[in-house]
Amino acid sequence: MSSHSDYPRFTLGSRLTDEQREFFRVHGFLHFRPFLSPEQVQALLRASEEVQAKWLAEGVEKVNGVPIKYGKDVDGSPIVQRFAFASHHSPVLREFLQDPRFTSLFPLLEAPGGRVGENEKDGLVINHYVNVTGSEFSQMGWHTDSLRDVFYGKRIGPMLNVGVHLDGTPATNGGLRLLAGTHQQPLRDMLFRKKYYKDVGPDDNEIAVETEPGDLTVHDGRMWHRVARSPLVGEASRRRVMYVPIISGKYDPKHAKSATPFYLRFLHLVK
Ligand SMILES: O=C(O)CCC(=O)C(=O)O
Ligand SMILES: [Fe+2]
Repeated sequence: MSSHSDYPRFTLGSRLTDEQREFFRVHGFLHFRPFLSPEQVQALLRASEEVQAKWLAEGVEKVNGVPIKYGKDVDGSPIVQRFAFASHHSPVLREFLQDPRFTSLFPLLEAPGGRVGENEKDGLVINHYVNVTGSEFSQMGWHTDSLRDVFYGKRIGPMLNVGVHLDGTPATNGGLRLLAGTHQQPLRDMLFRKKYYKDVGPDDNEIAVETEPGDLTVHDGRMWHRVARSPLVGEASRRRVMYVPIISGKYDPKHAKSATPFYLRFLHLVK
């Protein structure tokens, strides 16, 4: 168990630097600090709480075919623990996705015509982890985000997953773990290096991503990663992070009648 956090934190400007592009090419991820001010973080948290209140009141089970995961907070109150397409239900979140700095990440796709996938995949996802009795979401086993393409019988399209971290999470409080460099692996390793979502244990080579509130990370969709459960319980274990895909290729929006994707049948394994 030798995870480490010994990697550079960068600053995101209107253009990526050569150093940033080279780091991403080799390692498959980048970590930018700071991306958002404390006020912006608070505004995004408030916006997610408004969407949550609405979905709880309406008993929303799926959005565009993607199941919404509910659980209990430290005080026993019901919360949304995994949102999908959150920006479709919040002007504040929709506006946030217009931040021009997302555009500066498009060259990492190495493909023409990048876009923020607000209406595709699972749209803007918000993950809310808390380690407490009644919580349905405190960790996520090993996976790659690009497996979804394989299930659809598609060629694996270029995809970046951009994380906007709303809580500060030192490695001692669980959080994101990456196997750097695995974005360049053969397909066999993308399929079989770990048991998808079932393997939850540490890897000798994993990198622990340590965040401050307002940090931004980006990882290649083909890279193996997991979310480690916090060894802490209650309030101290809380971790909220938003993800939005950056993709290229044919526009493939989801809509109210979209079928539930096969890969989301794994969602019950995530607890
Ligand atoms: O919560 C995180 O940092 C990662 C979540 C994740 O890997 C996913 O939702 O696919
Ligand atoms: Fe993921």
